Amino acid sequence: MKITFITSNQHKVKEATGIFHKFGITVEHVDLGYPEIQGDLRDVARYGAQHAARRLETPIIVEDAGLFIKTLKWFPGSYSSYIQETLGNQGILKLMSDVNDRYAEFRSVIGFCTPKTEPKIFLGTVKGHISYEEKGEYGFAYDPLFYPEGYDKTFGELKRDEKNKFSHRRMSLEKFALWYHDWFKDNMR
Ligand code: ITT
Repeated sequence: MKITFITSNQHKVKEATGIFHKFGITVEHVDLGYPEIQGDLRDVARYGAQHAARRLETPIIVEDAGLFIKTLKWFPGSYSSYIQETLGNQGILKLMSDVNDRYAEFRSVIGFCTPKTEPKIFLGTVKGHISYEEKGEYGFAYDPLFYPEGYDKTFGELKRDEKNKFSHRRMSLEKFALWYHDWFKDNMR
């Protein structure tokens, strides 16, 4: 079983490849680019998936993800990519220097679509909190800031296989993979 993953982010591809391996799905990566509309992660994933599937004329997935920090009114959320490039992790830590409530979530939405169908989405979340300093060399972007609930290591201190066991991306991709098995049997054989 194969699925085409449209993304410009190599880290996402590596994580998805590791997660899908257990489900017998291989990833074909295409860095196509697609319009990201204003809206929440679900709107972005739906619109992007439909656009890419029509354009490539094949079934595809896209992913929209982000870090949501409670005390910052769930910022940066849909703006995570832009804020990572501008403020960066040090900027986030500065915004939170006096804050005690450090609750945060990573959220991931997978959008699946075919050229002829409506998009379908799969949600994944992991709860945790924001550190007081960057920790760890693994992962990418906000990983060194995020302590998943129940762990005393940040995502930045976990190797890819560890993070893949329970990350937001694991949750959304696993839901997709389970559904895709049946869909593939019914539609692609
Ligand atoms: P594509 O849209 O091309 O897939 P992107 O990196 O722009 O790639 P998003 O629009 O989904 O992806 O942006 C999500 C941003 O949220 C991402 O760039 C990171 O800054 C952050 N992010 C998402 N998942 C993350 C993770 O597992 N670890 C650390 N940061 C993450």
